[in-house]
Amino acid sequence: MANDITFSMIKPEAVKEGNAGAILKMIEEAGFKVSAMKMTKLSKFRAGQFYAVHADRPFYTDLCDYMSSGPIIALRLKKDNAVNDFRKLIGATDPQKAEEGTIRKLYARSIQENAVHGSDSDANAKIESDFFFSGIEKY
Ligand code: IDP
Ligand code: MG
Repeated sequence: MANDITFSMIKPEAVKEGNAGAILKMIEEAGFKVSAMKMTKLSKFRAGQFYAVHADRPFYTDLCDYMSSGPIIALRLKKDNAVNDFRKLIGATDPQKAEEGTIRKLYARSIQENAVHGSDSDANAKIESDFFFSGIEKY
């Protein structure tokens, strides 16, 4: 489907370290079209809402602190098979397990500070992009 979408964030440490441009270049070179983009800073509360599915995990509080520690860049991306192809491009959650050439292998610092987010399903891609973007911000 030509209008398959996924949602991504360039996470706070990647923005702080000046890796946003290089990561965006990899995303575009992999064939994703940017359909919406926004730099914003999540409050701890909003980070908690975004990651509510992980509320019972031991890393949840740290994750919310980290994700609200600085600005992120939110991205709505279009490509055939967007969700699966993007998960391949970013690599495993733990950068030590990520394949060579993936964004996380290249730019992540740890399993928590792993440079980028990628949706895990079409349904979550819609929920997550609607969390950040209104109708008039999506192209
Ligand atoms: P994903 O981002 O690869 O989909 P999830 O399991 O959905 O991974 O976890 C969401 C985020 O929570 C991860 O990207 C990472 O920042 C953080 N996280 C996941 N597992 C751990 C962990 O074991 N320790 C610390 N942080 C974690
Ligand atoms: Mg996930």
